[in-house]
Amino acid sequence: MPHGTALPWWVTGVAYQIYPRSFADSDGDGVGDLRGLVAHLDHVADLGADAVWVSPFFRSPMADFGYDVADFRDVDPLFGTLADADDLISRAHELGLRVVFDLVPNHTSSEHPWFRAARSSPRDPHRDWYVWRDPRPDGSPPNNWRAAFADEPAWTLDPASGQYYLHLFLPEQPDLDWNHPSVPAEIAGVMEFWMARGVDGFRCDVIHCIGKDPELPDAPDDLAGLPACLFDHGPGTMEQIRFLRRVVDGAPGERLLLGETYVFDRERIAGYLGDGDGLHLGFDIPALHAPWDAAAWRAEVASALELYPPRGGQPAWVLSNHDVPRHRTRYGTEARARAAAVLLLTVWGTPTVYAGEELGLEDAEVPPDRVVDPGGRDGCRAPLPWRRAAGHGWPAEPWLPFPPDARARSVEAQRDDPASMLEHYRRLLRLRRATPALHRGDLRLLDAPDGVLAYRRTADGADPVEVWINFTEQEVAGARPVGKWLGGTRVGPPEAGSPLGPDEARILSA
Ligand code: TEU
Repeated sequence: MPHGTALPWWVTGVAYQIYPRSFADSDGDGVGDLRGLVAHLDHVADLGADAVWVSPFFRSPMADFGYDVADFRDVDPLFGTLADADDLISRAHELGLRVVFDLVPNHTSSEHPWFRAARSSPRDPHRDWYVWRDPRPDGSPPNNWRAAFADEPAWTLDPASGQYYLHLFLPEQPDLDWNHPSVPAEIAGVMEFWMARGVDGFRCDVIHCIGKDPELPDAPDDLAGLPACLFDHGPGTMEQIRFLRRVVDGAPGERLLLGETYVFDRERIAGYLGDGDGLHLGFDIPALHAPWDAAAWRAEVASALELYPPRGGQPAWVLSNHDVPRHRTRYGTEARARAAAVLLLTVWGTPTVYAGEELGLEDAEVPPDRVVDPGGRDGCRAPLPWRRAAGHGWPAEPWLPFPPDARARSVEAQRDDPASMLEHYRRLLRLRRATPALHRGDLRLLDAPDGVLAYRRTADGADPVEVWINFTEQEVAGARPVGKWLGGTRVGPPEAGSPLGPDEARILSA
């Protein structure tokens, strides 16, 4: 990018994901809420993030903890009121944070008035807002698609009409039919409703699932065993994404369209960015599932550089979210999580940080009698520990157990301790913001010894920066990066010319 060009916030910035049930509780019911969230937004601003993405808090029976929406335009009483959502938007803006809400366009709750009407009669005008099909001649479901979370068909028979309805997730989450013109129109109305209240954009849930082929063909053999939510369903997806993009472009300001592009094919994710007319950002799912291994990450970054189109959007990198075990848990050690933070926050693209990773949280161990999620994702949804003392700042026993070492991992214990994970994240975010090569530069991979990933970032009119990451637990004698030390996993600079230490990452002005 030419020097002096003002880039949109989502190109240069860092987004912070809040799962509202687990962030902060203001009313003592054990479940986080919007007032609790607002009261702790200063934590996000202090960290140095540019935006918050808030997982759903809309009216919901909570079969999927809010990803089953019964009213897109209202706040569930568990989380607060519409006035609280307005407060969230205005308080975030006061703190200089953009606000991204979670839009769930692929399905609704089975308790949504649209679905209640649709189920009431095959002749109801809402019937075709959802996907209904007759059984096959033998009575079995219309195609071979599998649902998420349970190894069951993605179809439930409605005894009253004798037809099946489609649900890629729970039976309580019927899929909308985007081929019916009222569906895109209604969802656009929902987006306009929130944008008029000040929302800066949307994280669109399973956006790759919305453009279904009306023929609903069987999944091919190589995909047939997988949940059908993990693959694209047809030619309509890109057209629908372009439609959503026009909706956000129609509002004043810089509004973001971020897609949860949950497919394992990066070329397809890149395709959703279009030619500047698709998603601004797509989550890079392949890298989320890459092991902690230098060669593996080198391949991921190389393929990202090759596949994401220069004039489209860019990847949103994610190491942790509310759906997968935290990377601190997956990678196995705190030292790796520290090095991973350097990678996440210095690689080309837009980093997203999942609340709690800046504390180095591990997944909670959830005893069988406290398991609540049908998808087995409770561990990464454990509540955030704010304070050292028992209760950790939660006024009542939270809905899930705390993660391990909650006292030592609390915000209170880590704040102002230069060696803590929290201060490590703060330093990295500060450095990223202050360093043009890191927030807007191009990336070129460098030759590096086995076990080490190295890259150089350059931006017009700015000093180049090199990043060296040791993925191994041994010192690498052959990796002696030179240049002025800007930061990394150490609290202070290493000896000049010293080799990369175990699990060490270094950022240098070179
Ligand atoms: O997730 C989509 C998705 O594909 C995940 O379900 C993922 O495959 C799975 O969780 C891995 O265990 C989105 C939301 O992020 C998730 O929380 C919802 O449950 C889902 O959509 C349905 O809305």
